[in-house]
Amino acid sequence: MNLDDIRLALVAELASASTDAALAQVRARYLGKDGVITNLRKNVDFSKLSPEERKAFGTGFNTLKDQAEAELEAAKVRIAASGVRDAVEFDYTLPGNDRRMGAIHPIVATTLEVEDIFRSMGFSVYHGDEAVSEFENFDALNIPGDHPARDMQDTFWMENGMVLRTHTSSMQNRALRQLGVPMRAIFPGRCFRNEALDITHENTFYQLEGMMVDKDVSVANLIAVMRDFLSAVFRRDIEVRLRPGFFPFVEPGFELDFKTTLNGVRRWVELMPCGMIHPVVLRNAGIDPEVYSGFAFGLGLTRLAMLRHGIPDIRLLNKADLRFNQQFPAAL
Ligand code: FA5
Repeated sequence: MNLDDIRLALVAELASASTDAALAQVRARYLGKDGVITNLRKNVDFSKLSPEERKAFGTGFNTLKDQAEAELEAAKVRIAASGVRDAVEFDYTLPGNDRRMGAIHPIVATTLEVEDIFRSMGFSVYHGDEAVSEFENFDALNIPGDHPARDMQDTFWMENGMVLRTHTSSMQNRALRQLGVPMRAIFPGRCFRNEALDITHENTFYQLEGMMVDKDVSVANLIAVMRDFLSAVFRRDIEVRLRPGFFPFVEPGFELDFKTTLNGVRRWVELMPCGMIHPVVLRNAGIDPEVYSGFAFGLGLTRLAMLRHGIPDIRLLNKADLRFNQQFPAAL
């Protein structure tokens, strides 16, 4: 066997070696104590070779040994890579037995449930835009440019004059125009305020706006819908109360509280502002307030999700930390 044949034989054997153990055997067969390459040297009687022949043998032998080492190293890398590939390859035909399931985020789960409850009461669900006109966010809601109510919300203004909506009330005008009256609808979605952050305030949070407009809608309808809604969310009878509250787009305006047990104490918890839609808001949408009336409310969806799941800090919700999300498998 000449040196080239030995190299080719080694390469052929390496090609069919697919494990580290097989590789070790090939190495032993060629470079081990009694290996094919090692023996080449043992079997040569150097005393019979001329200095030129000795030199030529030495060069050929060393080259072969180097080539053999290089081939063995390349095979080692190939086998290691195929091991990694085998480990990450996904067999779509295997049954799903990995229990590390994702979970629906508590805000999404709360939103879906709230949507279902309102649908069962005859409300339709719409999702508006997050970037809206100044008119939709403020003017249409009886909040003109110089009105002090604009200072109530620190607003993210865009260069083109639009705003990131500070509340889902920005949907009121569009909904009244596009859906017409009578109407019953909710608009859940993300809102943005340039807030100082703390455990109850985020710069990005969810609200759910609701509106019901028809002939003869009164505060009694508002209370009834809110009580039924909250009883369905909390799966028990819920007591609600209204306190006066000021928002330029409702008259009268209220803060709605509900009674619950927090930290072992029974108490009223402020949940959502609401009120009877201001005549100016109806008129701004081309609806005659002498004929139609309605109520609107702005539920803090994020706050509701926190209450339902006992989440102590609002900032946990936006962190995209799987260790947090995985604590809500029941939300699936
Ligand atoms: C409003 O945004 C009014 N648009 C609500 C309304 C609608 C009144 C219809 C009357 C009729 P307010 O700023 O209070 O109101 O916000 C409503 C709810 O959104 C709050 O009760 C709170 O739960 C939630 N909220 C407000 N700011 C934040 C914030 N920075 N982080 C998390 N939740 C917030």
